[in-house]
Amino acid sequence: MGVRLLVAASAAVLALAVAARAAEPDAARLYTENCAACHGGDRLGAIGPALLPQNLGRLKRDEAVDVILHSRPASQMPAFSDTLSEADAQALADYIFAPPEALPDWGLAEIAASHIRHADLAALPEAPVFDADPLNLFSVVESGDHHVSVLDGDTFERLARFESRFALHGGIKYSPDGRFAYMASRDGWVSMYDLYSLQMVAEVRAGINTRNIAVSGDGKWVAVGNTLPGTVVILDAADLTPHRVIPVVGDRGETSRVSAVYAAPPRDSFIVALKDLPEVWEIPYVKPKKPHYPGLVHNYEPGMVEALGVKDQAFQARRIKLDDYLDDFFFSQDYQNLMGAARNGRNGQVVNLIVGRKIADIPLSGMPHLGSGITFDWHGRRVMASPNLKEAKITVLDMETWEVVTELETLGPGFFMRSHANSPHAFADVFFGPNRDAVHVIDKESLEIVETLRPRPGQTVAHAEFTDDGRYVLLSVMEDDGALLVYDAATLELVKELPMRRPVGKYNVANKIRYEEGTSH
Ligand code: DHE
Repeated sequence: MGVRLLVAASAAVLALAVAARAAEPDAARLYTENCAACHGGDRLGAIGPALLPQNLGRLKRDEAVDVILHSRPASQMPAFSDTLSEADAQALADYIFAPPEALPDWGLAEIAASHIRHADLAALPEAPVFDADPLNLFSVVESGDHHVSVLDGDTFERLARFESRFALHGGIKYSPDGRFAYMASRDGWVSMYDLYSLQMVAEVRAGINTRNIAVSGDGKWVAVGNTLPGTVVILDAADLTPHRVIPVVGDRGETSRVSAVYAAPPRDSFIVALKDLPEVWEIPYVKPKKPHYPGLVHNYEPGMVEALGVKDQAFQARRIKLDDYLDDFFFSQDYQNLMGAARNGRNGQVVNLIVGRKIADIPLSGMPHLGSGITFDWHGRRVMASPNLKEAKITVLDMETWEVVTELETLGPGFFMRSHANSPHAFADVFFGPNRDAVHVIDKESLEIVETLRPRPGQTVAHAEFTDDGRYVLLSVMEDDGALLVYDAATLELVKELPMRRPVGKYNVANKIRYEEGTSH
């Protein structure tokens, strides 16, 4: 009798479990029915962004359910609360945060297939279609509704506003003559925009998840650093035709994500920071010349150089091996040394690109955001100043001795710092914490904070950039109903406000192409 009861009870439990499982939402089906049209059947993105764990780094998992049910401001995505239950939305959130069974290939063929030519290059006008100084333009990324505004840097009038790919990130880069703007989205799209005729020229999807891009000093190549797949993709800068895919692979075949790629024009090379290998890669974009690489031990296989022929010797990576990972770094003005923050968070390292190894440790804590650093002359010494992502301070380093000259206490950790050779001031935001509405103004002579601007109390203000002559400085009020604020950089008087949708970075053409010491390159 007891045994029969037990069997009956087990059967009931089993039936309940089966019923419960049957009632569980089928996430794959829900995805196909509700999401695939905009985000792609393969989750690689279409008119909406890619929905893979790597592409969702900026969306918290518990926020995803709310976004699915109620959408979010300034998004074209509809709210699904009328058709999906909370359990459905939770199942979808779990689905998109789980890696797919197989990741699609994203090699030369797939990249080439995504290439779009929007305009006929031969038909582009020879001169700008506007009267403004083409070298004093700004491109401003408005992340609130994924647009870019092109501003006249003398009048601060908008010349154009165009829709960008979803979630641009990293700096907008320019061709050496300042005519073309290149920009990358986190989803791997690279876009090329003609600032003379104010139109999009070409686009290509160079990766599934991308960190940033760099334009070669000779203007012929665009390098794209990807985290998914771990590759550096070389595009022809004339129209973004893909030229080469360089897999980032270590000695044992392990792959690595790219943290960032930068151009080193005096060395005719791209320098690549890696997330998962304790190495820095140097990728020459012309056939390496001896003076750039004395004592070079590079990674050509024996006989490979001969086999490739002279023409293809460019783009062969030189691997500089280090004893710690180097995610974020800053170049010396001559591009012979790079200073990086080691991942241990306690010290930094100086890597000399000529000898190809670490030459000094620097006492850096606080996670300096070296990519945002600036340089200037200070009492006969060349120093660099960098905000810190983890500590409320700005670190000033001597670039010859690598000693810390001073640390300025700030109202919180910061993200971006900017100056200009013609300005006595440097501007540093306080990006994190309760004082994110503050921007410090630093006197470059006394290395003291002489003013703290709080233009919109309670609203995040960040990322300064100067006009080409260093006279005015532009700041972003990074809110959806935000603004671009223009200040006189000497008197600190507010001279203009332009409403914008969550403006983030802004990039002055002349400052970028002349490698102005107070801006990012
Ligand atoms: Fe960025 C540049 C890395 C989060 C806005 N950011 C860069 C660069 C790197 C980097 C390596 C240099 C690229 C270049 O010069 O082309 N950023 C990272 C991160 O690792 C981090 C902390 C995490 C991540 O999400 O990837 C990060 N970045 C952000 C943001 O949250 C910001 C504020 C808003 C956003 O839109 O994503 C942001 N990053 C920027 C901007 C630049 C940038 C505006 C260009 C700065 C410049 O003046 O050149």
